[in-house]
Amino acid sequence: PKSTVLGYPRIGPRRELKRALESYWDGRSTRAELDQVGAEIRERTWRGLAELGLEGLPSNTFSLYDQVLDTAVLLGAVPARYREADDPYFAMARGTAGPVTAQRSSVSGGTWGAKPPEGLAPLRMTKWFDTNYHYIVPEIGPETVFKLDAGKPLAEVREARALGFETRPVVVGPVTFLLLAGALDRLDDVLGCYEELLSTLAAEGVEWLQLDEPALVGDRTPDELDAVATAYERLGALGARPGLFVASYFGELGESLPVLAGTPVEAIGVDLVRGGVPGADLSGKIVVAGVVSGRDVWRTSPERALATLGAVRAAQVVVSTSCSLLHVPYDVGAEPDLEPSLKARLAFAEQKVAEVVALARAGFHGASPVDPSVALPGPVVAEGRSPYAVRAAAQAEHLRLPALPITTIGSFPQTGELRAARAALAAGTLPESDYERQVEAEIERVIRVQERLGLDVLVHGEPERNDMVQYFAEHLDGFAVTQNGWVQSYGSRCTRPPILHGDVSRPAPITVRWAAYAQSLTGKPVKGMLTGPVTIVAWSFVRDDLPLRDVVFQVADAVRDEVRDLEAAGVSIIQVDEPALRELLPLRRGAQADYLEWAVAAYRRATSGAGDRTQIHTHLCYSDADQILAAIDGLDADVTTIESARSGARILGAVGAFGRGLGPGVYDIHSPRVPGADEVEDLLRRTLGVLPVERVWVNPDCGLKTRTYEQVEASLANVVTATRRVRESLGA
Ligand code: THG
Ligand code: ZN
Repeated sequence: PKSTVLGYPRIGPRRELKRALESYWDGRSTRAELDQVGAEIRERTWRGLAELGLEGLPSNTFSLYDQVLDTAVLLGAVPARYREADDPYFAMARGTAGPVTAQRSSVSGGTWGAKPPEGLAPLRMTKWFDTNYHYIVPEIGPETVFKLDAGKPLAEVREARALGFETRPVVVGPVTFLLLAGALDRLDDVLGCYEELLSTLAAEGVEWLQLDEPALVGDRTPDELDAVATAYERLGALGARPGLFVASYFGELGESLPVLAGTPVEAIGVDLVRGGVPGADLSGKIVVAGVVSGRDVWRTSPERALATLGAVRAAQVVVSTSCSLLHVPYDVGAEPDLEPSLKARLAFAEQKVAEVVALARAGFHGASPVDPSVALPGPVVAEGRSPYAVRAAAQAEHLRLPALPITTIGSFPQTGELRAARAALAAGTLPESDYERQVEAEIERVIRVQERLGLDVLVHGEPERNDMVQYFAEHLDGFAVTQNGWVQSYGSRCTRPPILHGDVSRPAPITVRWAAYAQSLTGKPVKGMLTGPVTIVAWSFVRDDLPLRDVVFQVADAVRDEVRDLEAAGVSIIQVDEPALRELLPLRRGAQADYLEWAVAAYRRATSGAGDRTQIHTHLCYSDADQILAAIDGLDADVTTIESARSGARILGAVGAFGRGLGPGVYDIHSPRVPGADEVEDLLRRTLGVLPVERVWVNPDCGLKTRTYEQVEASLANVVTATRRVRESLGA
């Protein structure tokens, strides 16, 4: 073929899959009904791609939950404890229900014969490279017996064929799969399954198989490069097999390219948006050239793309996307409210397919690549606050908090009534004043709950926010928000990333009225809650005509305006969250120091307008924070709250050197389970084993918006009980 895409969105243009999944999980529909919705989405996708003129159609890019989990199933890597569940696939993805108060004991390592009465914890979930998509981490141990189950890719090939389409199945490749599972030592075993898959597909008359190997764009050790060579030598040597297309994306192949090029694979996919035209000799290979970005929402410059395509030296060049289109919304046409001038600059999945087709039809020959002019970043000016010790003394004097102050991360449960009110406000059926009264009533409820429970630093609960990024985007100039621009985050969960298309500024205060209202209700300090500049940018689609750091600095200046206004309104604790700090970390180590330097500088710029008496908090999600603890320290926030309980307090081993206030979470909010006071007390005492008491904060792992009030109140009551016990034993 002359044109293809590496993958396509699958949640459905109106999130049909989300609804079908949630209905099935709630027992409101059958598995057959769920599968029917999946079949409709696949059919619509293949027909749509073919109508747009795309030649190489992918299959098996649909998933009911996640393509890495699908690959685990394909290879038979289903841990024994899930096999007896009613639906092993969703049991791995989401766990199984048990009594809410039961202890979730050692299920993660154990192998269960029968369904345990207390339910199963799901497999771990984490971010897919540097995207906002989350995959299920395969669990592979010495006991794992790999055994091919090719049912899903085969069924999709047959289903497409019945509709008149020949397709190229897409599967995660062996090296990436095993690296994600931390089990590269099982390469030999897994390759047996891939060989069998190749034979099976060949027998079915399948001409091409796409093996996704995004891990090859990262830093790879010599052993890992050997694994790449071994894998593709062995698969390539198989007699009857489809053509092998190894797709890389999210960066440049670097040292993996010559290794891969030395194997018998017929086609190599390269990301020409993030990386340059390959220097290696690929004259014997088909190069699948990713010139249309799968990671942004901008139209492709045809001149630049054609020049890039013309510079590729290969046996054949196939025009493609830089990665799967999973990471962009379906259709700009579904956005009637966007400014026409902005809309003209945008391309979502459907428009990007049309671009791929147009480029393939245009023809491209030997033009020299355009050298894009690169703007130089502006100087970093972070005016400093006083050193931590000086600030800490001023804050202790001003805030007069007890030892081990108890707080929460910021959000409280979002009730159905609030969501309905927000929808009615957007639809114009609820007057703004009525909506605001409803938000105020919710704030008052949240304040009273916290006072009654005995928390020390209160929050207003964020009832006015739909999402911690979208809310700010709606109130800042330079952003547009979409109506239907949903992108899958994990399973049935989606976000609508805002579009940062112009210079960012803050026309008016955003959060001040809600923070001030909350503070007026209580004598305890109420934290102001803001999202940090790196996170706002990380979870948006961002203009590509400025260096990322310059864009982040513009957002930092807008946040800084808000920090100053909050302080002026009498808010003495301000939290600026950066849960995505880790996410934008470049995949290549060589680029990480520079990123961390400007990301940290942007954060300090956002917060440095605060006086010494004002306490700056930050919050970071995700258990791998230990990798960037030094950078977190560099943020210079007075207090950092961080996920800990969910990962068994592993982080405590790394926090000893942390020089400021720290709140390692004392319970996991991702589970409906209510933690016992003993359990919280135990975690707290372990924290006190590694940090001086005057710097320890007590808080849950993360925000509470996905929980119910019942769970939240019961959990926080136990947190207060545990903290009081520890305070007493310390004589504090
Ligand atoms: N906001 C944004 N991006 C994020 C998160 C966020 N990325 C990382 C992490 N958090 C992803 N986690 C989630 C968790 C829940 C949901 C989405 C991403 C979620 N979404 C609603 C849904 O799909 O039903 C829709 C929310 C809405 O109406 O806007 O529940 O917190 N930007
Ligand atoms: Zn969090």
